[in-house]
Amino acid sequence: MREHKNIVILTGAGISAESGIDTFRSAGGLWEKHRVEDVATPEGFARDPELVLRFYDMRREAIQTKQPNPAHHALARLDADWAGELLIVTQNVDDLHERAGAKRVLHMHGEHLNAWCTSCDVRSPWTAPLIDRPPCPVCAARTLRPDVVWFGEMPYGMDRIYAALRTCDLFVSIGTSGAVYPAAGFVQNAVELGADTLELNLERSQGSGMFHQTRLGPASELVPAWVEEMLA
Ligand code: BV8
Repeated sequence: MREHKNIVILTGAGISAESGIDTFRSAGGLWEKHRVEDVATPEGFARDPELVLRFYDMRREAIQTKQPNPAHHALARLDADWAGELLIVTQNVDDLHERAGAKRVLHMHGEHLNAWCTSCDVRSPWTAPLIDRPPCPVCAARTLRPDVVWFGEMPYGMDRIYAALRTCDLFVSIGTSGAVYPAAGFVQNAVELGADTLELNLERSQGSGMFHQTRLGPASELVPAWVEEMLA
């Protein structure tokens, strides 16, 4: 692969798996225990808000007991030392990238540690449960919901992501099955825009065929090795 200057890195649940955070589609994964349409859609929330709030309260509490792993730390190091453009676009709603020290991070599917008030539209830092419908810290309305992008909702930061894809010369995908759009379509965008593409994953993803190179293995091994190469 040629020298690279501007990098876009897409991460998914696989990068947090070794930190003990459930992935979605693997055996025993979140979507095995919960029906997507019940817990991750606006319709599901309207139908049974308690079921949805309990689902996210459980996950919000869990991530606060987990630690970043060597893959998160390696990306934070690359972020700190890379002179060119770099954007970590994560589908994850955990805060392990930031806790490892990464700065240039965009949560396209939202964040567990925010609550979104659907009355005043303000997103407030939030670590506690939402099941008892606590008042919004800004407008006091009891209309807080998890600040996550549900199926059928528009992902966050799409303009910034497409702008970064237009200028990147390297697109790297880490720990994602390539099952959810528009994230799963970024590799095709990157190829069409002339970037080199690299996949680091435990197993081949649904989009593997579109990557110039695929390396299979655990993120905690593949990512530090790749970052070593990039900073060499
Ligand atoms: C939208 C937040 C309009 C909530 C999430 C085109 C075609 C078909 C369908 C669609 C389409 N366009 C839109 C759709 C509909 C839908 C969609 O994609 N449906 C799918 C199911 C077919 N998309 C939407 O509704 C999106 N909104 O499209 O708005 C629009 C359209 C265009 C442009 C703009 C707007 C919104 C989708 C967001 C939903 N919210 N999360 C929450 O977290 O609860 S999605 C959620 O699931 C995650 O964020 C992530 O995106 C996805 C899970 O995927 P992964 O992260 O990849 O996890 P998974 O378990 O699947 O895989 C883990 C991988 O890691 C595996 O490959 C495994 O091998 C690997 N791995 C495991 N361990 C390790 C490892 N790798 C390395 N090391 C390890 N140790």
